[in-house]
Amino acid sequence: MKPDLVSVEALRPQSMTELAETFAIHALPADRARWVEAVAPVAAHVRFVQTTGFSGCPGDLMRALPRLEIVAVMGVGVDAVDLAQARARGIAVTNTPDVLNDDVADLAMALTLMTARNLALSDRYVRDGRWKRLGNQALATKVSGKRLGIVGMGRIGKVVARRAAAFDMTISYHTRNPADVPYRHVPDLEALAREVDIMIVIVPGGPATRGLIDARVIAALGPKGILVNVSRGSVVDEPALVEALVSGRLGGAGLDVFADEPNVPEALLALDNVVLAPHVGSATSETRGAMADLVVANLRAQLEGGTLLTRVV
Ligand code: NAP
Ligand code: 8YV
Repeated sequence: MKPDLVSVEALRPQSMTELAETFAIHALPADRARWVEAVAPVAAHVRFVQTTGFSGCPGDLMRALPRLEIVAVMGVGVDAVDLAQARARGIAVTNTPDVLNDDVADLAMALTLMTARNLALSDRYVRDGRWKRLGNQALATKVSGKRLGIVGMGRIGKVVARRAAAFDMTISYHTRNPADVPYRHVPDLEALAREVDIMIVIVPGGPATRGLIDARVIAALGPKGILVNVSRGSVVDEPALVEALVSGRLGGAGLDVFADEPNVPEALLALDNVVLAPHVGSATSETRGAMADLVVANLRAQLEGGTLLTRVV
C-alpha cells in the first residue's frame, strides 16, 4: 500500500503525477477552516505533508497528524508552518532555497524600475488615450546611480545587490549581523532609511521581522523615497505604509506581498505611485518547476530514509 501524503496546496500537475507514483495523495479543500475535518479519515496514518509557502502547515493541522514526519514546503519562506511544534515533535521541515534567487531579485529590480519610472501608469496612459489627449506624461525619477538600501543580505539579497551594482547604484544594507559582502552594513535601520533613495526589503517573515518597516522607517525614507517589498507582508506596518503613500509622505512603493493575501488595501488601488503584484516573486514556469522538483526529492528522500536536500528544521 502506498504511504499517505496530505497535499495542502497542489504543485504543478507533472509533479503531482510524480508524487502519485509513490504516495496516496489526499488533497485538502481551499477553505482552511475545513482542513482538520478533511484529514480526519486518514489522519492516523499520515507521515508526509506537501504544501506551499503561502498555505504552510498550521498548528491545528499538524496536531491532527500524530505520525507526521515531514512538512515539505514549496517556497523558501517557512513562516506559515508551525515551526515550534515541528521542533518540539522532531518533524522535519524542508524548503526550496536558491533555485528562486534570480527570479525574486529580477522582480525586485522590476518593481524598483516600474515604481521610479511610473511604468504601470505609463501603460495606462497609452491604453486609455491620455497620450493622445494630453501629450507627454509627467517626468519620473531616475534609478541608475541612486543610493539603494537592502534590508536582508541573504541568498536573495546578494543577488539583488549584484543587479543593483550593474545599475551603478551605491549599495548599503541592514541585517542583524554583518554579511560577507563588499557593501556597507548599517546596524540602525532608520539611519539606513534616512540615507537611501530606494529601499528593497528581502528578509524572512515571522515574529522576528513583524513590523520591522514601521512608521519611523517609512517617515525616514521620506516623500521622495521608494519602498520595494518582496519579502512578506507582515514585515511592513501596512496601515502606516498606506497612510504615508496616500498623504505623500512616502514617494512610492512596489509591492509583491501583503499582510492578508490576496486582500490588498483598497486605498492602494487608487494610487498612481504604487505598483502592485500578486506575490509573483518566484512565479516563472522554470523556477516553479525547479521548486516543485525539490519538494518531490525531499519527500522521496524522507520515505527512503535518505538525507533531506534542504532541511530548515
Ligand atoms: P536568507 O538567505 O535566510 O536571508 C535572510 C536575510 O535576512 C539575512 O541576511 C538575515 O541576516 C536577514 N534577517 C533575518 N532576520 C532579520 C531581522 N530581524 N532584521 C534584519 N535582518 C534580518 O533568506 P532568502 O533565501 O534570501 O529569502 C528571504 C525571504 O524572502 C524568504 O524567507 C521569503 O519570506 C521571501 N521570499 C519572497 C518571495 C516572493 O515571491 N516575493 C520569494 C522567495 C522568498 P541576519 O540573520 O544577519 O539578520
Ligand atoms: C512562493 C515565496 O510563491 O519562496 C517563497 O518564500 O514566497 C514564493 O516563492 C510561495 O512560497 C508560494 O509557494
